Amino acid sequence: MPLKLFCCDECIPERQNHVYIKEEGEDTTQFLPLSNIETIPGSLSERGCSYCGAKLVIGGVIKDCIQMIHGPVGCAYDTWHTKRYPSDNDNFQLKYIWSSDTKEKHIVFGAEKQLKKAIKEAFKEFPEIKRMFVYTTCTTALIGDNPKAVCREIEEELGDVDIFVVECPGFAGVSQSKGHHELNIGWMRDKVGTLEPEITSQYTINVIGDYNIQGDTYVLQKYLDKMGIQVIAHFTGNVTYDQLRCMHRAKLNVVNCARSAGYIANELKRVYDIPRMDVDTWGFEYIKVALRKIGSFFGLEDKAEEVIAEEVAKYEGKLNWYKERLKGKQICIWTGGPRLWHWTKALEDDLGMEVVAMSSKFGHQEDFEKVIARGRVGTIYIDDGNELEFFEVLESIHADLILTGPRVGDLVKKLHIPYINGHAYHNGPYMGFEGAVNMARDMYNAIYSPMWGLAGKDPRVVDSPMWSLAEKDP
Ligand code: D6N
Repeated sequence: MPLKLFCCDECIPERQNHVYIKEEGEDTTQFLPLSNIETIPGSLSERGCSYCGAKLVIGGVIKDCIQMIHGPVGCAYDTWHTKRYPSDNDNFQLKYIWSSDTKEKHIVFGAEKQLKKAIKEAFKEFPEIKRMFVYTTCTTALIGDNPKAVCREIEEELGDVDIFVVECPGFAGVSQSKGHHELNIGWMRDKVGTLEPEITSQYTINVIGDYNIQGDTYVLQKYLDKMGIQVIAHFTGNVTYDQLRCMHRAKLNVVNCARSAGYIANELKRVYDIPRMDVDTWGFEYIKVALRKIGSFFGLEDKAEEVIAEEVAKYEGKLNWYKERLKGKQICIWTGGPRLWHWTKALEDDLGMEVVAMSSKFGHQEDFEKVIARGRVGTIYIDDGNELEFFEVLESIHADLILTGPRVGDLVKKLHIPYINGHAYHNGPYMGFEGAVNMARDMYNAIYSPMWGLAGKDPRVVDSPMWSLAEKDP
């Protein structure tokens, strides 16, 4: 039976349709777990809200604009400083957060005046900044504020500012995935094509779905520079607001994260006829394929081979050192969605590891098709997993390491299982050749840390009910 009901889910049997174990000879035309639908009441979801998908994942990465969150201050605070996406302008986007700080009285009497005041105040405090994103949240969407009208008024009044409004309150969809979608479509509709870039190369691309997590964008940019390719815009790693307005001038869209940004690539194809090329930029072997694909599109095969040869010479030896020590180690990947299919085969082929369980917070059907096609027989595939299910998985398999976020990561640490931050990384970047080595190094350090032996000797831990689980993996 490929669909599985965990014991902890006996009171919410609908969860069975979200958990799949691949059997010999099966493919995704026979079985797929349900995904991208509402969380079942009673299941303690790990998902984020739709507003978070727009702000934390995509908009907040842009390096030169004010991020004004129109809502209670908590919506701003909770999407601040939980993700590491640096920039080369001294990390302006990481340092500050702005909010219209709506309170009960604004809910009763309307919060538009409050928003206007907050926007003007923010521009005054940062006179060098002329660009802004404004996000609605559940409260300000429910009371029917019209932030677009407010922003048009301010644009007219100030004359030299440009504001983009994202209307994607938390309740807009079933997960953060809706926020990705809204921002993609909104940006395409309102801003792409409103500015012309300076063209410096006959080979121009947009890199779509890379958010400069701990420097990923810098790695990709380095390879593309060496190949003589001009990146019009990275959507949205280390990018400026105005660069993103110029996306219509690229000759090719190179898509890494198809889940969060495939939509804008499709729109650029539909409206401007720019072809879309999907690549994997994580993984030592995958990045070779990615560079070769980009090279062959422009007739730059030789340049791609030069970059690959140079990087392989630098990093292959290091990767092999870790491979020796990591092969056969069993791991779980419990992240958002796409990293499951980007990473599973890369870790197995590059490092000889075995991925034994995967959980996606908000992947869609196409993500499960990809991950199950690339994943192993016997591996557990979960949509929208909950904490109790995670514990049950850990009783049924052996895991040497879990790639997940700090929330679940801190739970598994209590079971004496190491985790690596699969969202924001431990010590990235993780993309490209050097990234594959960094990731291997972090996994090696986590698995072989002497801390685990010492923690096992703590008598307070022995008394803990968790100890029965931890004992299985000394
Ligand atoms: Fe893509 S789906 S945007 S790759 Fe996305 Fe990306 Fe994945 C995700 S940087 Fe994952 Fe998230 Fe991030 S869950 S924030 S690691 V976290 N929406």
